[in-house]
Amino acid sequence: MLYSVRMRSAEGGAHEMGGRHISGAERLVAPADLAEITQQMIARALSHSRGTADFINIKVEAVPPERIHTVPLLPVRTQASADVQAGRLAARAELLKAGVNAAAVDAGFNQLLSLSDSMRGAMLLCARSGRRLDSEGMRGIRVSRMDIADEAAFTGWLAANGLKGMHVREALVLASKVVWAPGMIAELCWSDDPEYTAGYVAARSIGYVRFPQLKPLGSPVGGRIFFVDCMAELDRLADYLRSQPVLVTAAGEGGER
Ligand code: WAQ
Ligand code: MG
Repeated sequence: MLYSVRMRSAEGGAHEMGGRHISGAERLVAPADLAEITQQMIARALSHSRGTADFINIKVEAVPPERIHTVPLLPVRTQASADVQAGRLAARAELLKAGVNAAAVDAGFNQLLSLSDSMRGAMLLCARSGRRLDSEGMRGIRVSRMDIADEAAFTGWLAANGLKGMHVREALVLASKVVWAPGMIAELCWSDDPEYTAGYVAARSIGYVRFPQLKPLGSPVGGRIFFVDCMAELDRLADYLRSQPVLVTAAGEGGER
């Protein structure tokens, strides 16, 4: 049996009381690892570069094994650019390649760039018109119930591909789940951690394309946009993102392209 562990933390009170989002995390773990993982999550929320959480919510729920789906790890490519502006242009090109309309790409960037602070989750945008499709406001849609199937193999694969740190590890797992959502066209993301400037574009057709500079150093505003087929059933899509347990497999078969 695996357990879904979800953490969200905020400063200035709970999210629902107007607190500022500090960090979140989601894992699928064996019972023997629950104590260690929850302890790590609390430690992270209390020593985060976005601030010090005074509200931490951790939810632990058993996941019936027969409900778990598996998806392959996305192939990874890193595309360096001279500065943030060049990085954003390169990310734009990848989104167009993945089938997002130019107007929707612009709307996506505008949405992220006009945020005054980070959201807890992601926005759903129509990949054709750029219209926002969810009605979650600053809460957004939070993807959860996913993890890597074989942690040791993943760690080895990341090291062999020169990829370091928690950010890329977590983002790769999340993106590998997200691309298989029904109606998903592509994802755009950059971190909300002030010291982490990288982001990525992900889609089934292009894999996970990293851009080391998608925002200026020091900015605490990041976010995620999911560009989706406007005809998709939103309830089914949101349910997959939030609730479908997914293990990401076969780290050995991904690789730098
Ligand atoms: N579901 C939906 N949206 C989320 C989730 C989630 N589980 N977690 C974070 N977000 C949204 C939320 O709006 C955050 O403000 C924003 O994404 C950024 O989250 O080197 O670190 O966890 O290849 O700060 C990408 C590059 C790092 C990694 C992304 O995101 C690399 C990152 P963060
Ligand atoms: Mg963050």
